[in-house]
Amino acid sequence: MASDRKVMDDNIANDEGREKPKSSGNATPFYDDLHVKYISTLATKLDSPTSYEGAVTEHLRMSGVYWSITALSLLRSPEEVDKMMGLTSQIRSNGAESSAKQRPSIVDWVFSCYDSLTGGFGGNVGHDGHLLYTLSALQILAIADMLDDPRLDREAVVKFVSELQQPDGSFAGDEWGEVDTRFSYCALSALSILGSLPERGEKGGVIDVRKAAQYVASCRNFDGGFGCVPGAESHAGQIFCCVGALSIAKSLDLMDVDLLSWWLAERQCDSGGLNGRPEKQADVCYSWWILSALSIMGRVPWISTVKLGEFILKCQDDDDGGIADRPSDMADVFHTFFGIAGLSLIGYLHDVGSTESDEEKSRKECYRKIDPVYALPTDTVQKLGLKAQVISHGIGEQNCAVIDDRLQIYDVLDGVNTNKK
Ligand code: GRG
Repeated sequence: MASDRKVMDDNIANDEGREKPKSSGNATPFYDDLHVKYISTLATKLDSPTSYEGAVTEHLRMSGVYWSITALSLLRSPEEVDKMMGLTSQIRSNGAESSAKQRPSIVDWVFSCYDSLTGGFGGNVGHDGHLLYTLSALQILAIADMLDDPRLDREAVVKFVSELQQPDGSFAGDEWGEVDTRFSYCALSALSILGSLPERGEKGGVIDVRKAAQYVASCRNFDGGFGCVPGAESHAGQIFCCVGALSIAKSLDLMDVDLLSWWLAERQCDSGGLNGRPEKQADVCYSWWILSALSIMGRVPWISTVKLGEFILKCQDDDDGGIADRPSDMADVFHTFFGIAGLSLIGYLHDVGSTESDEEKSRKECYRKIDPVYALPTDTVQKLGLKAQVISHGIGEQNCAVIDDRLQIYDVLDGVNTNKK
């Protein structure tokens, strides 16, 4: 059982409320090249007809591709990602010479997963449209700068997403009707990426944003956290979805920021890793789910980012690359993405320390940052002009965070104006 003791006391905050990056002396290094190799060769492994991993993840391949492309995009330039992954043009699959074959580009493959009957994208070719994979598909197209591709039937996708809104403001994932706050996030993010999200309170828009936000707020618990439906246990994954959805809906005033930030900070275990709810084990993926929410709320300094960074680095596979859920487990692309994204959000991939070599410094300068609301490279979000809201707590308050530079494009809500009821 993981200990839930707080480690905040060990924080060494600098003038901006962020911990000073630790000297990289004896610390575990970040295995940049190994991770790039791991991600860029993954498709060949998963496509193999004998791959167990490929078979069990077949239904969610669209999200797997999004995790791979986004992780690689944080480490390499768009041109390199395109070349390595065949994002917009075909590449030869790099298996043995005899089995090498031409693969469609990722963008072509995304369009082959479009389900014209529903208007949404499926998790793989021939699958029914679902909100989860529709968002992943749009995120891949956004990264590939292909949202203007004539094959994207924007009107049909907007109709698919908006018709999933229920009378109480919630969203079903597909025609079968399961409701979950994950789908509220997916719907709001997808419509925003498509430039079709109405303003909160706007009449006659494709969805009712005010109702969508009120439904999310109705999933708020006594501990400040959120669950998948009203009354369901608070869980860090759902909290990302709810905070992200409220941010996109510009409704962060519906949260109790201090109570929620406290609950999230309590998720840090002695190992430095974060768990998703009390008495559970730390897992690298919560580095993303929790840090993104804390980033939006301007509360990242409420955890020890140094200890979290050390935990993530210990979960790397130092032979074959990739990141696992916890040290010594097997790496997978889900944890690789959320581990790299977590290292980006705490500044580890971007802040330059005095002991780093010139090579490390120039590498860090090339890393792209990730946006905590849309989970896309910050420059992609900026280029699309996506909108959201973040919280600032004012300069001078103890442990306050100045707004992360990646969030400077968003509307700012003063932290004192948040609902404590
Ligand atoms: C664009 C990043 C992005 C996401 C899209 C699908 C989605 C929106 C969000 C998923 C949020 C979520 C519910 C994440 C949790 C995933 C996870 C590790 C679940 C495991 O839950 P348990 O209960 O594990 O098996 P614990 O850690 O509680 O033991």
